[in-house]
Amino acid sequence: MKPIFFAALAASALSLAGCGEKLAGDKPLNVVSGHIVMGATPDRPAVGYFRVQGGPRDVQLVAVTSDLAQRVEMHETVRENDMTTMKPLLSADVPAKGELVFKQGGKHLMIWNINGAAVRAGKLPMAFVFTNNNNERILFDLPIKPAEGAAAVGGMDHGAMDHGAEKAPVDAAKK
Ligand SMILES: [Cu+2]
Repeated sequence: MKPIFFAALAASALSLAGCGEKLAGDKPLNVVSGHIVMGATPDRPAVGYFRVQGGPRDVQLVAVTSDLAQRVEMHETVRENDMTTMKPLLSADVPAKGELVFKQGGKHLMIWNINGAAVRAGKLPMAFVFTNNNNERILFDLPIKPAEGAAAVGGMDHGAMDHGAEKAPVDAAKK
């Protein structure tokens, strides 16, 4: 409608953010790392893990989507006594200056029918939708890894993985 007006708004928002960063050392809300593990067979969903760095304010992650997958759901693994079940997750909190971690045995993405071209390219472009700024969308390509054997899955330390972090340094504030 009025490109100049929006451009001016965007420019002032950028300079404000830059200023705030300098003064307070605040990091912006961002997706900083993650990866996808393909299902053991083509009819099984892939699983996705990632880490979100909290920004200056509390927000919620309300959806993760991809144009190159049939369906993406956020799930949470819940243990009750000795039973482990999964529940769909409608939203997940990203505390200010904290982090949100989707990892094995906890919150995770389940992804059905990833487009073959994305699989061959070894990465799935995804959009992470948050509650701030009228549903800010942060785009991030999650690297795709092949399915692993059952033994390997149990022994993997997903917390130590930094795949996909080439663009952004993994922050030092690890748990
Ligand atoms: Cu699940």
